[in-house]
Amino acid sequence: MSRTGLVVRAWANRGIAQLDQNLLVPFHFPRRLIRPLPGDRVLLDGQDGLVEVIARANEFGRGDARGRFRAAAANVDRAVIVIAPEPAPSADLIHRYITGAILQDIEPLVIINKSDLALPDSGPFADLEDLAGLGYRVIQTRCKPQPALGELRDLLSTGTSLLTGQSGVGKTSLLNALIPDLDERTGTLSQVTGKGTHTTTTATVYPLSDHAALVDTPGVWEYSLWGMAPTELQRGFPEFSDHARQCRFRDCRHDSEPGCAVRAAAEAGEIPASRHAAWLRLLGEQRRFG
Ligand SMILES: Nc1nc2c(ncn2[C@@H]2O[C@H](COP(=O)(O)OP(=O)(O)O)[C@@H](O)[C@H]2O)c(=O)[nH]1
Ligand SMILES: [Mg+2]
Ligand SMILES: [Zn+2]
Repeated sequence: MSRTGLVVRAWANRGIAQLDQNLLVPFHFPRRLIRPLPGDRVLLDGQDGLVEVIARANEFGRGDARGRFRAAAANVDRAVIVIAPEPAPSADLIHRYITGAILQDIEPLVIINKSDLALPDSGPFADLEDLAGLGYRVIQTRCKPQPALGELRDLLSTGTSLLTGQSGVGKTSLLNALIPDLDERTGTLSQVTGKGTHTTTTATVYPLSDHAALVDTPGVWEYSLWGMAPTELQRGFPEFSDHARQCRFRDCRHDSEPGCAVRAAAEAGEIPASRHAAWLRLLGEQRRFG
């Protein structure tokens, strides 16, 4: 008799699935199946062998050093991009995340954690207003001295939300504030996972209810995109599309081409100049992946 489960962790050729009643079971998977990701729904046989990975709605991942896409989690509804005044994000980290999430059909939102610290009004923080103007949620939170999560808890009460961001911005602290029995859960998980596995390199899914889950991802220093055609990259800048149709050249790169309506819109303030600048940086970076 086969059973369905939610993959909460996966590494090498092994995974852990949560079945009903919070039961965690380890499973192995044969090479002929696609590798399950945290967040996948799976069918397991009576011996907890993997039978099938149910078709995923999407994947969240990043580019590696050679520009290849590396999936980290499946079936993600929203990407919670966590930043903080300390450690401060690099210039275009937030734009990369926003664009990456959109390209993967995932709704992005930005959390500025450590709201107890002064927020610099320069660098990447100056662009947050632009993002809010485009309709992306930007929420301030803090975990210290006492947690203040604002509307975050409500926002995460449906669907699967993945927390991502640089090491040290407070992702684990936010998880602790959101999941009161987090320590107990990670303890049980590491017992089922067993020793000698590198769990710090894989994402972990924490079901919150029948309709909500949180995904914790390992800390990173940068978020890289992967190699893709300029037309595909532009899908990650939906605010360009109405203008791009007016560009003189159909394959306009919105750089220095004559008759570029996107550049004109950025200069006129109709689209944020910070988004146009981010586009040019990300487009230029694509050459590395060629
Ligand atoms: N001042 C301040 N420090 C925080 C806050 N949230 C987390 N921290 C601290 O930031 C450091 C990194 O937090 P952690 O949750 O491990 O970050 P992670 O690497 O993103 O998981 C720890 O020393 C936390 O105590 C906050 O809201 N304010
Ligand atoms: Mg952490
Ligand atoms: Zn153009």
